[in-house]
Amino acid sequence: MFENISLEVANHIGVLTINRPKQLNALNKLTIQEANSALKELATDQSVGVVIITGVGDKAFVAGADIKEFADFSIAEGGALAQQGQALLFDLVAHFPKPIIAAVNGFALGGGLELAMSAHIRIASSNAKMGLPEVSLGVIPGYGGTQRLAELVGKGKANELIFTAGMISADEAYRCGLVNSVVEQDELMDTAKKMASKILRNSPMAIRSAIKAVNAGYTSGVNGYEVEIEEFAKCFGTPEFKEGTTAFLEKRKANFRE
Ligand code: DAK
Repeated sequence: MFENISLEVANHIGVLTINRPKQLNALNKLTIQEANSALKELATDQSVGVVIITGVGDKAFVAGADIKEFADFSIAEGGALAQQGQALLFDLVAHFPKPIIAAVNGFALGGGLELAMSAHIRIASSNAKMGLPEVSLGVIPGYGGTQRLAELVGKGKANELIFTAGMISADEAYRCGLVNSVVEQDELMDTAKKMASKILRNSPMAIRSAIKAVNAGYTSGVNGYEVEIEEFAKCFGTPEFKEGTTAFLEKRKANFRE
C-alpha cells in the first residue's frame, strides 16, 4: 500500500518505519505524504495508543530531506514546501493526540532530526549521529528545526549546532537534552516498546490533554497555564477519570483500554 514507509500495529503500538534504505531514508515528497496518511490512520485507530517512528536498517533514522529533490527549488517553491511539509508531517507529529516516540537508530540529520524533534519523546541508539547541516547546503532548517532545537537544548547550543552544521554523538545529544535516553542499537525498539507499554497503562484522554497543555506553553500567543486549566477541568467529565479514581479506591489497577 505504501512505497516509502511501512506501518505495523501490534499490542496497541503503531510502528511507522521510513523505508528508503538506498537514500538513507531521506524524506522526499512522497514519503512525507505517505507518513501523513499513515499517521491519520493511526490517529483514528482506536486500538492504537502510542506510535513509534523509526528508520529502516541500522545506519539511518532519516538522513535529511532528499537533497536531489530540493536542489533546484525557487524561493517560492521553498516557502510553499516548507509550509506544506510542516503541516503535513512535522506539526502533525508534534500535535498528535497520542504519544509519539522517535526511535533514532542512526543518522538523524536536517529534516530527519527535525522529524525526531517533532516527536514527543526521543530514544537514540548509541551509534546515532545528529545534526542540522542545512547551512552547509546554503539553506536553513525549514521544518521547524530552528525553533524545536532551541526549545530542547537552549538557544546557545542550538546556535552552535546550526551555525557549525556539525554532527553530535548520541551521548552528547543525551547530555544536552536532545534525546531522552541512549541504548545499544539491538535494544532500541524493545526500549521504545517498553516505554510505550508503560504509557499504555494510563488514561488516553488524560495523555491527550497533557500533550495539548505541554505544547501550549511552546506556542506563541497561547497561554500554557490557561490551556492547562481548561484541559484539567475537561478531565473531570471523562469516564476515564471515573475509572482511574474508582480503581484507586477499590485498590485495583485501572483499566482504560476495554
Ligand atoms: N538526500 C538524498 N540522498 C541522500 C541523503 C539525502 N539527504 N543522504 C544520503 N543520501 C544518499 C547518498 O546520496 C547515497 O546515495 P548513492 O550515491 O549511493 O546513490 C546514499 O544515500 C548513501 O549515502 P553515502 O554514500 O553518503 O553514505 P555515507 O555513509 O558515506 O555518509 C551521511 C552518510 C549521512 C554522512 C551522508 O550521506 C550525508 O552527509 N548525507 C546528507 C546529509 C544532509 O546534508 N542531509 C540534508 C540536510 S538538509 C525544505 C525543508 C527542509 C529541508 C529542505 C527543504 N523545503 C520545505 C523545501 C531540509 C533540508 C535538510 O534536511
